[in-house]
Amino acid sequence: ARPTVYGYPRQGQHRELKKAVEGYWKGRVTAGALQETAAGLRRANWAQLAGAGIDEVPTGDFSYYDHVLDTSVMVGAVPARHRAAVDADPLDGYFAMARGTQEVAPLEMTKWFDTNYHYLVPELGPDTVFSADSAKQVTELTEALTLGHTARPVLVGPVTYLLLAKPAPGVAAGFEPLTLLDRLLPVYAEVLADLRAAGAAWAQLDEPALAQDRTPAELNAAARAYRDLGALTDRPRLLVASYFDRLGEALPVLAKAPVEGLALDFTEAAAANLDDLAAVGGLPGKRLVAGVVDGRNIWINDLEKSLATLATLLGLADRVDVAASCSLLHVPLDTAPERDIDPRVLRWLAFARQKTAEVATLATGLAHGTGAIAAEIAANRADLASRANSPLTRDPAVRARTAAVTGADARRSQPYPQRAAAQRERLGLPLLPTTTVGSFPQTGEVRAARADLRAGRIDTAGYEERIAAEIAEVIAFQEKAGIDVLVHGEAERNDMVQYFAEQLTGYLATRHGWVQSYGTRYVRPPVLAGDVSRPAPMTVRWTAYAQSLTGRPVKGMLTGPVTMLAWSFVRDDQPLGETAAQVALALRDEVADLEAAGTPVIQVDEPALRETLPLRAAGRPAYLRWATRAFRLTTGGVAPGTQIHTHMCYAEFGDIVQAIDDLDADVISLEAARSHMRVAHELAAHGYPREAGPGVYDIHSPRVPDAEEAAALLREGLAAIPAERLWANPDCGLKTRGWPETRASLENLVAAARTVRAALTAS
Ligand code: THG
Ligand code: ZN
Repeated sequence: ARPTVYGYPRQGQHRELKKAVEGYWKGRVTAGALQETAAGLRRANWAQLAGAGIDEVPTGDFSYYDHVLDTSVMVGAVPARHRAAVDADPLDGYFAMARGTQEVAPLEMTKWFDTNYHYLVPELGPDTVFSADSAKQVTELTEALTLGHTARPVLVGPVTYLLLAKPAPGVAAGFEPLTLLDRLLPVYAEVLADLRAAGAAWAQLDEPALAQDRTPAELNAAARAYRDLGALTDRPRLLVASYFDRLGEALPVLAKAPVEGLALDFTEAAAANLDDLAAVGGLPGKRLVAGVVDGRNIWINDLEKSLATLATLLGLADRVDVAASCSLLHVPLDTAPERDIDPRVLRWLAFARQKTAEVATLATGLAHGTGAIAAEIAANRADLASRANSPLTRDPAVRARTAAVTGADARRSQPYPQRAAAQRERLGLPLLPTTTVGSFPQTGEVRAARADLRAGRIDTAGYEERIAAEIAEVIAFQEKAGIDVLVHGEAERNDMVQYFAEQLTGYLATRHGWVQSYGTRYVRPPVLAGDVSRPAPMTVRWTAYAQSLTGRPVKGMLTGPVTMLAWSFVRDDQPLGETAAQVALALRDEVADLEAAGTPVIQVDEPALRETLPLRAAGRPAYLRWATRAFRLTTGGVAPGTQIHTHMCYAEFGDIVQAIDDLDADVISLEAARSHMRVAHELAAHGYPREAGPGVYDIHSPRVPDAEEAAALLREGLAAIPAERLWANPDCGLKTRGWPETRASLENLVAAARTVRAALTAS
């Protein structure tokens, strides 16, 4: 048994990669210096892996921006609009595909399965001509081999690549990229031959898309792909990797395919994958890589439990290796620099470096018996026991409270029509009321003030003065612009999850626990370690301050319980629904305090509701039950006249319209500007009975929509949603925008609402 991993964090302990790439964009770092930084980070990663005992290191997992974009480059799938830039300069062309330029739009970005990582969506069409470019893969392999490592190139598999793609602009929406498989396979064949020539004994093809529900036609495509690739003579041995869920119906397909190895996820999907493996009679003659260490959460492994799983696998394949369940890209690099975390808790945590050590220990245990790792097992047992019995994780008052929750707690006291009447009376809003989604531009001054506070250059009073000034400015602007429901702008918040996590008991914050979200953007997900409660109000002060500055209604802004879980590392010692209920009750107290302070409108954001949806349909009803219940527990206690808003980003609502309805929010704002109000029509088709604000201003671009464009979108919205229930708002929060375009766009939005409103009241 040998230890391995599929990928490692790319950024470096001090996010050196982010700094080098952003420096390159600004012209402060040369291409050569950027490449040198990148090569140094790869060297350091391989050295770290080899030092931990990993004797087959991954290559090709590194990326300047995104590994799916790298795959598009590898197969020559460059959209026509980026062709000239790529031909002129491959590196600049690569970044043009990732970020767009003044002239051309970037590739679309979306979530990598149910993780918090975003990839760039390949754009394909019937005219796509693939061509092999193995340079990046070969260079990185050669680097590792030259350094004396045994290396295994890791590639996105051809089936997953096509299943993640979408029709290019202008191609009929019904076009299925998977129909390009026969054209793509020869390109993979060429890359595999190049890797073999460069010295690869094995290559890994990642096929996480096969761990999702797949149609018979898709499974046939997978069978064809691996029959054809397996039949090649000039290739490395092939390891086909699946993760994030059970391989399911694709397992018999790949077990029969002429490939030399399969990698399966034995964390959450362990029982199902074990059953399925037994059912196909194991993998005789093949290498089985068992992902027993959770690659996307941060808790230490239960070594004895993993060894038991590994032992049951021994008879089922020719050779059993040990791995993390997926690339370690999804966890921070190292716990060692976390000096602020209670040492009693720190021993429960494993980031990428610690997980690598666990994988190596397990491989030693599997190969040489538990006696060979007796000390590690003893320490692990003690750490697990200290967590299981820790008063730090269990709060009897919180448990008593969640146990006492009744159905009535999760229901508003009156149905929507009565609430709507009470709210109309209290708020006195015009038709097509205007509002924003919550945040205003996070200016350099605000960020500098936060840095000054952290560094001790200013005191809390000085910091709060600056925040108050910022809020006053945001309120004054909105009044002047004529917006109807105002927000305070969230100047005091670093991140919509972190801000609350820092104030809730049960959450831990990391200092250096950066995880790539997309490109050069990183998040530091907080850790849900114990029972959650709210020691003191979290947002009332700034919301009340904002309300004191204006006679117009100010909207209180909270992050919802599902998103508070989705963008954190969650505890693995109780059902998610239980943790969600705890967070919901803490937020419910905040809602009550905001209401008591006179806040007439409270928004509870759930941008992560859709993205947390389980990958396989079988898991969805249970998820949607606890998720919608948690939202309703958060919001169910308010008076009929208090208006509850919610907000969601991303446009794929089709599968969850019923769940959105079940939230019973009075108003929902949604992303819609880029998709021509598609969500408005989806809501209408469902018969959505409450108020909605499909966004009429795309905040993901610095472009300023003129009033006529916003008005046209509003009229389009009116075709789906009656005027009494339609709101006018941007797509999402404005924190990544600059002030000039924000000002102009919101003024145009108000003008558009006035024009359309006037036409409605005149007729
Ligand atoms: N918060 C959290 N998770 C998220 C989002 C969020 N996941 C999904 C989505 N939003 C990801 N979007 C972003 C947008 C911007 C940044 C990160 C993720 C970002 N990060 C800063 C950077 O890398 O420079 C660091 C921010 C910081 O200092 O905390 O700009 O909104 N939790
Ligand atoms: Zn949003």
